[in-house]
Order: sequence, then structure tokens, then C-alpha cells
Amino acid sequence: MGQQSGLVTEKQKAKLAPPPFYQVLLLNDDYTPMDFVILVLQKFFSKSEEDATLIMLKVHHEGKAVCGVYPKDVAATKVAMVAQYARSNQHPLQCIMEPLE
Ligand code: TYC
Repeated sequence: MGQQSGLVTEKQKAKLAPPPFYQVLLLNDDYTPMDFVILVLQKFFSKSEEDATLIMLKVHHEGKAVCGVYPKDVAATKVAMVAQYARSNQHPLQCIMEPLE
């Protein structure tokens, strides 16, 4: 129906459209100082010191944790800003984005 008429149903759109929101995660490593990770979470993800500490500890113990959920372009900007900030401070901290399922 959708194909012949040139119209796309809502159901088809949901299948075709890329997922609009992405979660941004921090990954653990053995070298980035805990205080630096807390600073990143406060600076780029607007976390309180308390929340930032809890998220940092979750990454440290479980290997990764979600820092926030954002539209694709915002998520990509945060990933790039964290990478730039970590590299300019000589830390190997990894920040990634994943489509929200
Ligand atoms: N594992 C690091 C340490 O022991 C701390 C750390 C936490 C590093 C979270 C990265 O995303 C990270 N210094």
C-alpha cells in the first residue's frame, strides 16, 4: 500500500527512521584519575558532584555507565568534546554513543 501510493505509513516510518536518541557512555580504563572523570561528568554532563561520583564509581566497577541520553547531534558533540578534553589533559578516557533501543 505505502509503496504503491508513495505514502509511508507510521509503522514503516518507525522502521526506516534512524533512532533519534543516543545514550552517551564513559568506559573504564586503568589510567584516567577518578577526579578527572568526576570533573568531566560535572563539566559536560551537568552532574552534581555526588551524582558524578556515583557514575564514575559505576564505570570503575562495571566497566561502563550511561552519562546521559541526547538527540544524535548533541550526543556526538559531547563525545567529541570529552575526547578533546581528555586528550588535551593526556588521559586515555573513552566516551562513546549508542542508539537508544
Ligand atoms: N579506573 C580508573 C582508576 O582507577 C578510574 C576511571 C573511572 C577511569 C571511570 C575511567 O571512565 C572512567 N583511576
